[in-house]
Amino acid sequence: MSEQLDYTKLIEQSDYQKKMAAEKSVELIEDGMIIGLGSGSTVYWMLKRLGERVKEGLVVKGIPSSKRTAGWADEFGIPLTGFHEAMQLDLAIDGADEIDGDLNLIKGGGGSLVREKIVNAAANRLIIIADKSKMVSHLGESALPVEVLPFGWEITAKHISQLGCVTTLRKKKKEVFISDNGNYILDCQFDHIADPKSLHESLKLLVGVVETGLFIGMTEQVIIGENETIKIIY
Ligand code: ABF
Repeated sequence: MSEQLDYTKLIEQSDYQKKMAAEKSVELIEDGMIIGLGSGSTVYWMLKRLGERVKEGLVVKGIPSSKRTAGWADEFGIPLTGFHEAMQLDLAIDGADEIDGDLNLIKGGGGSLVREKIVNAAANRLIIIADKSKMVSHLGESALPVEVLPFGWEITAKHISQLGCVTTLRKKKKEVFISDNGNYILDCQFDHIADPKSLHESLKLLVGVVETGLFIGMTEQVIIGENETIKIIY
């Protein structure tokens, strides 16, 4: 019973830290901005707070990086747009699975890495929001998500594994997970990612690879919820 209570407390604390970081990021949003809206549970809290500010009169438009984010934005009353209207975004706010000391990231745990990368790359500034568990000394503690075309995915997986990892086809409830773009995700477990940039480049050269979950040199600022405080890393 006490173990159960401790576990619940841990979950709540991590969510609280995500919420604190997310709400802090909304302070960076100004009237008239076009915002890239990331994905994931931390971003959920950002959208909720942004929705409140929109109700108070803030005028913004968002470009969502996943269908789920579009749904939440809709629920919270955040107006959405697309690249037909804005090719350059003022700010993107997104979560991450791992963040290293150089602010390089692993993303894609939620399966939206391609759209996240397109949206984040179109933004003047990328702000990452997370709880402190996402900070790592080296990327690669968790598996690296790589989106691949369904056709010939077995061959693509073989080529990826020759780069020194174990690949697992992502499944959800025993069914193959399909991304918002109709593709598969391979979760690639490396012992250690020594050089994230060159690994990303090697992966991108393989036919069948759509995009990798390595976000290199894109982040301007990370907002971390840590216990009762906020830590900002540049
Ligand atoms: C998205 O949400 C993904 O890139 C990443 O996998 C995830 C972040 O996780 P969380 O749900 O903890 O915010 O940004």
